[in-house]
Amino acid sequence: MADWFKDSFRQEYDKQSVSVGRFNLAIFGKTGVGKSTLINAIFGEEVARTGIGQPVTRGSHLYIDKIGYLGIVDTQGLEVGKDNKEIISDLNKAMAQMRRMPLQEQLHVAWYCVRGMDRRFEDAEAEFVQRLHELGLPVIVVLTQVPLRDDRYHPDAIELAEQIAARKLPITGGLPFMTYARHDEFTGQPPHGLQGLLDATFRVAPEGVEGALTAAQEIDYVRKAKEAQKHIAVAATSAAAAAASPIPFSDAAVLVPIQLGMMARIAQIYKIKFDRAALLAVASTTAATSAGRATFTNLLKMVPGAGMVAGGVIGAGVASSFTYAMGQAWLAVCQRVAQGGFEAISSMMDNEQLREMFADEFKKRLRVRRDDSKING
Ligand SMILES: Nc1nc2c(ncn2[C@@H]2O[C@H](COP(=O)(O)OP(=O)(O)O)[C@@H](O)[C@H]2O)c(=O)[nH]1
Ligand SMILES: [Mg+2]
Repeated sequence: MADWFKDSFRQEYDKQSVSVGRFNLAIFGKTGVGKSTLINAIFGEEVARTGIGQPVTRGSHLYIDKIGYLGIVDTQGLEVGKDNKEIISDLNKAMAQMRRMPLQEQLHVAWYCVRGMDRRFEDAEAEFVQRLHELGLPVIVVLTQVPLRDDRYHPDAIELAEQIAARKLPITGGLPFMTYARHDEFTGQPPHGLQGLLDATFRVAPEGVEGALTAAQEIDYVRKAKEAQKHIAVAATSAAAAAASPIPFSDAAVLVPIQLGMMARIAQIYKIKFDRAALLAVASTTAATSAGRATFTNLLKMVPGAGMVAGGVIGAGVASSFTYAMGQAWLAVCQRVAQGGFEAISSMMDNEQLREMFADEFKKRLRVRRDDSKING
């Protein structure tokens, strides 16, 4: 891979990574209720493999584990119900300190987890939830490991949910969210309720961390696609602005950072790490023999009858159509990767398939745009 490409892509990738930021979730509940299982089900297995994190503030019993676009805060050595005072005091201190920092360093949402088949919700737990709310945290109460059959939750879980609702706590939706996080071999119980919990989390999270939450979660690919489309539109607009007064074909490189930034951002939405994303980007946008030429100019050559580039200059229309088509083609690649495609990106077959897929998508999208512009005059 050409050095210039890797360097420019790295630069854009890092910039985008800062801009995605981090979503920080505080998670509470007794040991064994299924907190880790729930986190893994929504945010991916990688989360489980990481260590125990670091104290949120010096001497605190609250630990934060930062894994990419996700921060998980939990307590260690303290138990909700027994040690409420200490936990709340630690949280209070931590949040006061965090408030002076950028949004991505603050706590955004709290999940309070109770096992659905536990028959009671103690006063101390209710009080703890109340305190979380008073600290300014949106609180979602989650019932874990709730059996579901024929569209009916287990009666014990329903009873517990009603018990909790009757306390009229300041919790999201006024009701606990029923979940089951991991398929059980023996009973055959499939997971459920995860999307509902995620949707609720999106509703109460600050607007500024939606992008990080979208990237961090691994169950809602519709949200990921929408987020990617948003960034494609932004890049297409930037490209049009950059070519507002037509630029010579030889200066097309001014569009490269815009396009690489867009590709980096989409890769991040799909949790594709830098090295892999760089390989994929090169493999899909360059001819096998000339790896490393400017992405944009190489793609120009793929367009049948490049008469669009009238008089050797690139205008706003072409710049934005190209960027748009590139974004769509790259999005298709990332979606395929997220579904487990192109595992061995170094193999010839994968490479060939990848290039073909990218080229097909690119041309398809480009045509659509040209037709659009005709229709709109
Ligand atoms: N099948 C199944 N097992 C679960 C579920 N949630 C938790 N468990 C199991 O319950 C045990 C405790 O879960 P864990 O996530 O470690 O609880 P934590 O202490 O709250 O983090 C583990 O053996 C999990 O595999 C679930 O939704 N389905
Ligand atoms: Mg755990």
